[in-house]
Amino acid sequence: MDFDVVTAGAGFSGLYLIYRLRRLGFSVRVFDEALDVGGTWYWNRYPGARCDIPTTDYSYSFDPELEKEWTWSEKYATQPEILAYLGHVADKYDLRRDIQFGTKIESAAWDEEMRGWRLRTSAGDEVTCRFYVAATGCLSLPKKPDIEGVDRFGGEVYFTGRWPHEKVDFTGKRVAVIGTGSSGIQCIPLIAREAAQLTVFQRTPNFSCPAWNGPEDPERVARFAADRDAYRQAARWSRGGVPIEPTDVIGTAAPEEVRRRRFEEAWQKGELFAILNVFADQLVNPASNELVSEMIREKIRSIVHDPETAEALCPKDHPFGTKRPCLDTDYFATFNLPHVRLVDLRKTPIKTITETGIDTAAETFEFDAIVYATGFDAMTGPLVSVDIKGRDGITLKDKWAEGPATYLGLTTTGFPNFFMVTGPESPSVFSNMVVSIEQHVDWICDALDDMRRDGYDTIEPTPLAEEGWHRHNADCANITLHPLANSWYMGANVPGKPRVLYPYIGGVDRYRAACDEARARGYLGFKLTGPGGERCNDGVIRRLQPDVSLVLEAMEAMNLPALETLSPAEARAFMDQSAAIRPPGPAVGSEEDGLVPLDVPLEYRLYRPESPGPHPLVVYFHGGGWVLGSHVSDEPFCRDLCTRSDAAVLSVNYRHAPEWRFPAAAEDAVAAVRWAADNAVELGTVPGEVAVAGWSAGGNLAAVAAQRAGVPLRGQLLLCPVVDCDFSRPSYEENAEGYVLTRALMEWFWDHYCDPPSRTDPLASPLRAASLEGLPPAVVVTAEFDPLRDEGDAYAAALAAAGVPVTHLRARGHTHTSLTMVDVVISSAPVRAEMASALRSLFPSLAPAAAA
Ligand code: NA7
Repeated sequence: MDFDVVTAGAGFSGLYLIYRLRRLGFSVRVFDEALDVGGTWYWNRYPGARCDIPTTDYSYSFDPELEKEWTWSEKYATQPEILAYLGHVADKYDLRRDIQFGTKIESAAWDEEMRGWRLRTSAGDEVTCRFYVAATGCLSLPKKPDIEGVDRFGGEVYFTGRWPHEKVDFTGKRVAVIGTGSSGIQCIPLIAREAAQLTVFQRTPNFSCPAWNGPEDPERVARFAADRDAYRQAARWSRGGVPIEPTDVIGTAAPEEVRRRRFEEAWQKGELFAILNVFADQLVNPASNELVSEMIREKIRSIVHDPETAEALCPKDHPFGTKRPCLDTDYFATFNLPHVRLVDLRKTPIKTITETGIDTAAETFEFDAIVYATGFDAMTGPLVSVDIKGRDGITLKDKWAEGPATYLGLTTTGFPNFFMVTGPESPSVFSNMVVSIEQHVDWICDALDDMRRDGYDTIEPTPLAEEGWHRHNADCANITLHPLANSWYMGANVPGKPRVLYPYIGGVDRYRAACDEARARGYLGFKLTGPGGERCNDGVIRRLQPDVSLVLEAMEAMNLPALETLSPAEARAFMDQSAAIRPPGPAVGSEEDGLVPLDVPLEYRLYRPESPGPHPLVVYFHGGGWVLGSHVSDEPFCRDLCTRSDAAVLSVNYRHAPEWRFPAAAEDAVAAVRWAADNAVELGTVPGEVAVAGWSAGGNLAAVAAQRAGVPLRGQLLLCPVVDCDFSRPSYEENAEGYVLTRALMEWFWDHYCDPPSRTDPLASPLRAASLEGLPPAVVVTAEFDPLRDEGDAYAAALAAAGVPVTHLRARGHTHTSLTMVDVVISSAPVRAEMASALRSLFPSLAPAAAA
């Protein structure tokens, strides 16, 4: 084989790869179509091109000596300065001797026999290598402008992503710029300085904030100088690759003056990660996002004099941050100049480019030059534009026809020994690229080194690992507002491109932890083969829903006491404190309190939907292990259930253990359901349309009531119910610790509630009932990381076997408690929506609406 490693691309990634591989003693060859190093910074030479991550951060960290000898002249360096930096890096480490410029890799094919790659270059050579690394960047393939007549124009034509090397002079010319992404927003103010007339064709207005460029931020420089190692470490373990303290201010909950202050500070700071960090929830909560969006619009309106132009420049069709936000210098003010005009293509779309200019639906324009700032086929474009054939001749393009599937954004099944630097499903464009590039190059080089040491020469992810990572990406994406936007993050700028969130939104820190963990666990999810044999530690690296992990981590950091170490009184006080600080849940139509008139009366709260009644009635029992809680302790969940199901929810208290041991709670539940069924009309609900519901121990009581109440019920909703006293099922073993409801806590609950001999009584363990035939239709929800999962599954199966109609929802990646954490665990909302819809379909008065 000619080389150990061949790489496409001589930008930040390719250069660092050469540096690292050489030091490890691997032979390497880099090919690049450009005539020198630089990658993105070689091609994007348009006026105003600069990075929009502070340059202190947007630089290599691998060699402190390099940092010492290079000083950036500005907070945001220009393209020529960054290109000079990369040239300096190439010189310092003598990297150019391993690069073949002016040469593109046109095809790559995996050769199974050779256990390596055969590459063909644009120079017509064949090159072979063991490992092929695509270091081609995320935004390197300009998108062909999908506009009629692009080839007709007879004047000067420029593409921001392929700008000429010689100075372009627009003095005295009539210039058109099409596109208002980062490139357009950066070049428009500078072109306006030269051009006689500048017309900007805008399809979608973009959020942009002032960069306040100038000397480097002294605070940042001082922090860096004080402890560069700590600074770099903080960047590596930050959310976006720039050290910044993530806020915990919730936008919708913050007072107006706090909102304003945080926004103004971020605006004045002129940094993307500051303006993306005004509120903790701005990328997941539409209302919080709108607060930031509107404050930016106010700024735009205050800068742009002409109200109509100002309004046209205000983005309204996507939440802030879901399209790449920009940093600018005088962008909005440029539209106050008399020779600059904005054409809103939403009102008057381009009909065609002509020989002399542009025709819109309303006007004919004549130009001397047209600048296309129309963007890129991002992320996957540069990868699939090379004809890469993996095992069995399958091309990457075909494999990814429905969207990219990768393991860790680094590798993909069927393509052994193929690595991507900052590939799709890695943080890449959501991060400071240089930090992500170094991390990927380090991971790849470490892997190659480990393999060589252990006698392996091929590495490939497993289908299970890839599927798991792909799903985790989607889980992360789905809790954000990103899917709402037609962005290039979502592939929406290229006609026909699959619509998924291409980069990983889970954060640089969490991502790094996942990559490190895969390696530390013996290359979890990879198959390694070689003369030394084969090794495969198969598995999925992230199985919890991302927001469930966040909550668990936050709880761990708080060092909370284990409930089972407290007395019931202490545990109750602790639960009350926790309840006081949680979000309240959605507003419902009305709430009334009352008493179920039993010997020991039971308090209730009745939640009614906003819609006109009468509604069906759901009698609900709260969770808390028969020991904790009350009729209002699951309030956010009850409100959510009421709103989503359009049924009235009667949350009834019951007598708690240890003061009242078994069967007090069960008897209360049975009696309460009978009372509610008998009093449906008095409660203002539809007679004959009563169901029971409950969570956890409340699910136990609901199941018991469904068996024993002896009144006609429309259904039973059992959320993570306790249905058996047997602790020997695997879920008790797998989830014994770490997911809030522990095995020890369940033991504590049972001990308080019920003596061991009575626990097998079906009144305590409804799974043990002699027969389940004839019970009302059931909606059973079980959570993957719940000790009670298997007994819930068993109950759903037993009900179905007894002929009871069952909807069984298995909540993937959830815990016993996460499904009830309304407005905290966002990923639980779709499960609750499904649950509520299954429930409402059981009520005849609601079923037609459910079907609609
Ligand atoms: P972007 O951000 O993709 O911007 C491209 C712009 O061009 C955007 O405003 C597009 O409008 C517009 N566009 C694209 N096609 C057309 C057609 N056919 N007609 C009119 N307008 C069009 O690319 P950039 O080069 O600015 O920035 C890329 C990244 O580089 C940037 O985010 C940084 O990470 C660095 P649309 O929004 O699609 O309606």
